[in-house]
Amino acid sequence: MRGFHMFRITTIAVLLTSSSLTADLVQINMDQSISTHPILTGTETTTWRYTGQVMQGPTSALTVIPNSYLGPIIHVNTGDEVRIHMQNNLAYESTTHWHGLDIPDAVDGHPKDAMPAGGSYDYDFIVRNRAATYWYHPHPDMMTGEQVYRGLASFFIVSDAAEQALDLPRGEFDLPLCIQDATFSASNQLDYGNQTMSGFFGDTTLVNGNVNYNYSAATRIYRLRLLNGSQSRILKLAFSDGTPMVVIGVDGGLLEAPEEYPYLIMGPGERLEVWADFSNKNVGDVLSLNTLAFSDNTGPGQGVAKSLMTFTIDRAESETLVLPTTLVPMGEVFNAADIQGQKTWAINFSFGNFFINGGPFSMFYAASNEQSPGDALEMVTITNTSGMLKYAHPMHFHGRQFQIYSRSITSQGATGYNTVKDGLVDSGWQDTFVIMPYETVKYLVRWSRHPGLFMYHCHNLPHEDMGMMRNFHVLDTTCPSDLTHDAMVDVSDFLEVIANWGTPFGDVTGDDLTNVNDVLATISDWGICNAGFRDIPNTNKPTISLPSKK
Ligand SMILES: [Cu+2]
Repeated sequence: MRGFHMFRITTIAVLLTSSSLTADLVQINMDQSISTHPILTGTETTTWRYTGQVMQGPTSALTVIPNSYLGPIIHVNTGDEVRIHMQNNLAYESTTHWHGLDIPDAVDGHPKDAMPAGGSYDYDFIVRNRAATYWYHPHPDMMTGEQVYRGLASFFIVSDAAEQALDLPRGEFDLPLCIQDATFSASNQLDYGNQTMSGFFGDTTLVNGNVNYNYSAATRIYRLRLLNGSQSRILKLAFSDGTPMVVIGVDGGLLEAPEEYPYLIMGPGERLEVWADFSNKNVGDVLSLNTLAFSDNTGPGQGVAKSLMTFTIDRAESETLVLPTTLVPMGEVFNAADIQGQKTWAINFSFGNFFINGGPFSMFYAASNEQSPGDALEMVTITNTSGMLKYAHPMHFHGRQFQIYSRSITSQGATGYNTVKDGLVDSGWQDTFVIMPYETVKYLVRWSRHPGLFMYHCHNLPHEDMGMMRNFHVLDTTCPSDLTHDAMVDVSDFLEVIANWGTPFGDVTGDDLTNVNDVLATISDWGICNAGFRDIPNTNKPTISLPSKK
């Protein structure tokens, strides 16, 4: 013990004199306002739009998508502190969700934190997530679909050292593409009226806010950061000329190695990164990126084949990049044998609505099976096997990226499942997945260390707005100093703190920073740490009031 004590003092002294401990601060002023944009020929379309300005940090933290009414792309690095002052100039309340980020509940965009019309909100958080294509969009109760539909959405791109060490397409060859659909009135205005139990399906495809979108490409390799920003449309993506769908990244970042698929299933809210190799194409070639038909009980309007956009190869350039054989390790790979608890939530249909876990959304309510200690490793089972009406749903869970453990389908759902199964990308870190009719999906998650209320919901936005959304209550972390998850606070945890100095990943004290306070907390917690995850005493249930369900 004495030896350890000396090591501690020496290490702290060294670290306190280091100059590389501060993370970058990126401060942005944004607003949500009404403007017009020339989407179609003739009358401009009224859109709702995020605009922003970098107040502190690199000006490259914001880039504008050319010819688009979508919001600016936010670019930050893991470990950065991001402060976004959001001004709501709409005539409605709003709140912004940073989809995929593991951040405190007060800045997650929960509808309880909505700012009124004319109000503002400060989103201040440390980026703990790894490099990936995240995105941001409004999340007010019962109005998320319409606010996204009218234009409030864009990318939130995180980079880190592991990603930067790879030889991936950069600059103009790193291409974010947001796929949406809309219906326009005779006067070129966005029409959100025609909804069914399946949701909303527009007759016009928009890519980065453009109709008939064509991208003029070189004979090069592109990193396509695909975002399905649709209201309800699940995509089954394929190139018209059979160019393979080589996936390098998913919701929560780069895969361990590239994976090739015949087509890609992508529900609303999901992101996929594709290594698109046009280096062997000819100048003059035109490829269409299509969504293919899929079938059987997925809901009217779902599964319709159409072309989404085109790539026109208009110039010859030489390419030197080659597809890496390995990308980025997962980090912690969860083992089902190690779980500390389980949750089972059923999708069902009653009283003309889709619900999950037995009832509609209620602002502050989390049921007893919707609570767990922060940092606990659990298995979640989602079933889509009961009830009269079974459609495909894109399920999204706030707060933490997770790992898909299994999928199983009953014989009644097999026909439809066979039309999508070869394009389900379940590898890597996920925050949103498609569950098919008659399917059960299990995933493994280590809950966030941020306590509070986090939503889980269907990302078919009309479904979400009708109440297919619930709260999950993350309780205070039982053993915050047990960073290595071995039920002991010992030298291994101390070394984790040291190894993660200046980042959010060795945080014990709950401030998302790893510094001397975390060393002191680890020392004071030294010894056996009985997590006691399996049974949560009643005293740990939320003390917040439970309003009547609407
Ligand atoms: Cu749904």
